[in-house]
Amino acid sequence: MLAACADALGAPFEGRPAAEPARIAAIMNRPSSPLRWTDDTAQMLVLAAHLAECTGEIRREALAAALARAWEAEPGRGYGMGAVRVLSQVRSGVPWQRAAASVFGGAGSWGNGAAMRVAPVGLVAGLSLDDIARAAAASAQVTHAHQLGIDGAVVQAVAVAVAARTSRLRRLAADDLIAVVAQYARTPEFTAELRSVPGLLEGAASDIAARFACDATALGSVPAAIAVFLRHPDEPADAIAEAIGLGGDTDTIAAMTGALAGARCGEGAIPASWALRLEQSMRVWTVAGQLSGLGQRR
Ligand code: F2R
Ligand code: MG
Ligand code: MG
Repeated sequence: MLAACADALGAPFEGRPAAEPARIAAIMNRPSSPLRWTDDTAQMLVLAAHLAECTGEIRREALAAALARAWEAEPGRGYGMGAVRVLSQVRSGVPWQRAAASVFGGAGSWGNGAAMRVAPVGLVAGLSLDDIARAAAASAQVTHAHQLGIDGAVVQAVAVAVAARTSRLRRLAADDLIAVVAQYARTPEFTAELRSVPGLLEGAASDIAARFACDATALGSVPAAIAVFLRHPDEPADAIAEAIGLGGDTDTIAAMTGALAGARCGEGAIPASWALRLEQSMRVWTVAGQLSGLGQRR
């Protein structure tokens, strides 16, 4: 839910240079005006519903088909161009393996689309971190064939799981979280970016914007979202405002930051006005409820 609100709050700033804090605060604190979410939440809802239906497992063919149906039903949610090319092929019957491998000159996507939707995997109760990393990779592969795109999803899912599983009564140990998630990245580039995060937690937020591309790539955005979350682990609204303030891929960095904050702080941390303003909020609550009910079913 926090991730969906953050996606919608960040969407008006996507692709632009860093906005003034007052402009971001004005949108966050507006008493009314609907919060319309984008492809980030659309895909997260598909993945959460898939996990609920498959009792916490990823069945790649079915997931690819469900993502493709959601794209076809609402193509105007601001999907990435690689995602459109993959999902349109899947919709017309091309196997996901071939579709995902066909884009960007055969390199596959290293975009952040698999990472932005992956949070529900990290919230499945009863899975080990190794299981979560495997499921996150499987969920990513249906659209993102490049290892950097897959690493983004694995790192974000494990970070969500760690955030959800550490006591809120204790200070979140940033170095420990980074050490754990870095073990799951398979590319040296991702490991290096994650290792730089602890050095960015005390300075200005602009240091994060200077260190990472903050763009639609997994490498340029996932470490930035984790850094912002670790700067404000117990203040979701501050974390989301700071994520939007980085500029660039604001909806997605905010959505990933919001997912981490929601995992740690719980759904009770959502400002009531955001929940009221969010479009299709009942649908989002229902899918979130199905996901948490999954823990009991497993
Ligand atoms: N697409 C957008 N925003 C564009 C504007 C939307 C506008 N507001 C509207 O309403 O139309 N946002 C969404 O896309 C990002 C997630 O991207 P995803 O799903 O990973 O897609 P894609 O296209 O595969 O990757 C994103 C970009 O990364 C670069 N890239 C990826 N792989 C590459 C490779 N192998 N070589 C070179 N570049 C690569 C490209 O620039 C891709 O376009 C989120 O921001 C979501 O909100
Ligand atoms: Mg988006
Ligand atoms: Mg985006």
